[in-house]
Amino acid sequence: MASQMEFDLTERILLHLESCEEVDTLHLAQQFGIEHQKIVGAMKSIQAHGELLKAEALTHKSLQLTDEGQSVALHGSHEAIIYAAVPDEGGIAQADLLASGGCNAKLGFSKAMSQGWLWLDKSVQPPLIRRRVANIVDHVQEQLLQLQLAGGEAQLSAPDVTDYKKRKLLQELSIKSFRLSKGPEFATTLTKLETDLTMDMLATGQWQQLKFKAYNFDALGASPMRGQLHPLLKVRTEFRQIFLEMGFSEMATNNYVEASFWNFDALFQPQQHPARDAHDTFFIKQPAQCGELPEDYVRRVQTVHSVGGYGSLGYGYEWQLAEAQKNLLRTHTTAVSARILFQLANRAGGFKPAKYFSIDKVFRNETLDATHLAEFHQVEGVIADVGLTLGDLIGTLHEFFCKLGITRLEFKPAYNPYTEPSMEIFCYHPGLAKWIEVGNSGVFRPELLLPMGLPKDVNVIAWGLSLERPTMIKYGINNIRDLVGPKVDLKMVEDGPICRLDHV
Ligand code: FB9
Repeated sequence: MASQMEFDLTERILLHLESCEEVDTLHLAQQFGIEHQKIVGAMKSIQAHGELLKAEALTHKSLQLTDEGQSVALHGSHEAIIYAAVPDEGGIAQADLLASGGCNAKLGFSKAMSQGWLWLDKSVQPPLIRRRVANIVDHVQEQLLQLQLAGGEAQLSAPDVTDYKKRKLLQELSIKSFRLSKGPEFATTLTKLETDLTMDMLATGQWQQLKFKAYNFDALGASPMRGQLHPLLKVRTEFRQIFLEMGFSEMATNNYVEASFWNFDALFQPQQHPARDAHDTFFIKQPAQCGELPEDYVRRVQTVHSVGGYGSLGYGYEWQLAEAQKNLLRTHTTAVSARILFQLANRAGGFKPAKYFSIDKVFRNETLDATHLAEFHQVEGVIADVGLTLGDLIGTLHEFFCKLGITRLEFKPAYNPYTEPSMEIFCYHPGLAKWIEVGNSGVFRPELLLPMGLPKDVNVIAWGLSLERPTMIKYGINNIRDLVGPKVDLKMVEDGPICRLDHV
C-alpha cells in the first residue's frame, strides 16, 4: 500500500501534468526538490492505477568533471602551470622545470610545447626552456569552468571532449529519465485499486465500475511456513541410514518405562550396583511394579546373580524379585537389546544370527551441566553370531565410524557390568583437530547370554554412543540447552543446514 507521502507526490505530479503538456521526471525532481528515484517510484505507482499518463524513456548524456578536472578548473591546466613555472625573462633547465611542475609536469610540458607556448634554447649550455609567447589563454580551464557552471550541459567540441576524457578530466554520465504526458485515462486523482474480486462485486455487477491492481507476476511468492526437522532428527536419520546400509534392523524402542529386570538384572547388573540407586535412576511411582516376567528366565537370572553358574561365581548376594520388578525410566537402550536377545534365543525355529540397532531416548538422574541433561538419545549397535570375537567388534567399529568420516580410532580397556572385555572408543576428529571419546563397547558376558538360552557358541558384540554429542559438534552448538529444551531458538532449527556426517 502506498504511503500518504507517496499519494501526495503522485497527486502533485498529476496536478503538474494538468497544467502542462509534458514534463521530464528529472526536471520535476529539481522543481519539487525531491530525489529523482522518488519521482520515478511515484510514476510507477500512478501507472499501476491505469493509463493516467504516458511515460517515454529518455537517456540524458551529460559530462561531469572528474576530481582531476575540478582541480584543473580551480588551479589551471597542467600546461598553464608549466608555462607559469618558466621565468618570463631568462629560462629554466628542462629537468628543473619538470621537477617543479608536480605529478602532471611531463603532460603539461608536452602540451605547452605543442601549443607553441615554450621553446628549447640550445645556444646555451645547459639548454634552457624559454617562453615563446608573453601571454597565454588557458582554454582548458575556461571550458571546464563553463561546463561546471552549466551543470554538464555546456557545448564542447567533440575533439575537446575526447581529449579531456583521455586526460581523465571529464567523464560521461548517462541518466535515465521519463518524458511524462497525459494518458488516455488521465485524471488528477488516483482511484483506489481493488486487490480482491469478491462474490459481492460479482453478484452486484459492481466490479464493472472498479479498478483492479494489476497482477505482478514478477513478485516473489511468500515463503510458505513449513516444518523443519530438528538437527537431532537429521543426525538420527544419518545414523539410521548407516546402520541400515550395514545390514542392521531397528529394534522397537517405544517404551520409555522399563522393568528393572530388563534394564539391570537381565544385563547381570547386581541389585546393589550404584547405578540402580535413585540418585542415578528415575524410578516410577505409578505403576511402581512391572507386569509379567518370563518365570523360568527370571529364575535363571536370580541363580546367576546369587550363586553363579555357566562357569561364573555370580555376585553371591540374595537377589530380590521385588527389586527386579521396580519400574523405571530406562537408563540405556541396552535394556531393549536384552529383550530382543531373549526373543532371539527363544524364537520359533531356534537362534539365527542377527544385527540390531536402536536410537532412542534414555534417562539418567545425573548432575546437569552444559553438555549433560537428565535425558539423551543413545545410539546402540548389537551383533549376535557364532564365534564372534573382539576383533569383529573392532572391525565393525572401524566400518561404522568410517561412514561418519572418522578414520582414526583408538580403544581403551574399560568396565561395564554386562560386557567383558569392554572398551572405551576414542577418535581423532578432523573438524575439532583433537582426540575425543566417541562411545563405549564390549562383548556381552556369558552370565547375560546363557541364562537367556542362547547357544554356548554364540557371542554378542555391541557398542553405544549418544546422538547429542555428534549433533552438537556437527552444528557447532556448545550448550545442550541450545539444542534441546524450552530455550531452543527455533530459528536455529529453521536455518540448520542438512546433515552430512561424513563431511567435516
Ligand atoms: O557419544 C559420545 N561421544 C561422541 C560420539 C560421536 C561423536 O561424533 C561422531 C564422530 C562423528 C562425538 C562424540 N560419547 C558417549 C562419549 C562422551 O560424549 C560421553 O561424555 C557421554 N556419553 C554418554 C553417556 O554418558 C552418561 C556418550 C553416551 C554414551 C556412552 C556409552 C554408551 C552409550 C552412550 C554405551 C554403550 C554400550 C556399551 C557396550 C554395549 C552396549 C552399549
